[in-house]
Amino acid sequence: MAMRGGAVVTFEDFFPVMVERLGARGFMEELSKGFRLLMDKEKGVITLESLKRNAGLLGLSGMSDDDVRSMLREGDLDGDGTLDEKEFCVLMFRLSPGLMKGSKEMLEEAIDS
Ligand SMILES: [Ca+2]
Repeated sequence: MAMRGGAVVTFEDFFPVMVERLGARGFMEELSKGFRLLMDKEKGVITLESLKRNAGLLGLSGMSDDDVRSMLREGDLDGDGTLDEKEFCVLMFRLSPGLMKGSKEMLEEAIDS
C-alpha cells in the first residue's frame, strides 16, 4: 500500500522489534498507552490540538502542523476529524511496513477481542 501524502515516512519502524519483545498482547497495550498519551482527555479521542500538544511525548516533536494534520487525516477512517483508539492502532500499523507484512491478522484479532 502506498503512503498518501508521505508526511510520516520518517516514522521509525521499531514496531516489529516491540512485537517480538512484548508479544502481540503487550504490544497492543503499548499502543493503547500511546493513544491515551495523545488523546484529548475530555473527549477521549485524538484531535488535531491534542496531537499537536502531545506529539512530543512520543518523540514526534519535529512534526510540523502539516505533518500532524496529514497524520490525522491519514488515520481518520470515519471522517469525523478525530482518531479513536481503533483508528489510532490501524494508523500505527499502516505506518509500520515491517508490521504490515505479517501482522494484519494479529491486529484484527487484538481489536476484536
Ligand atoms: Ca475518526
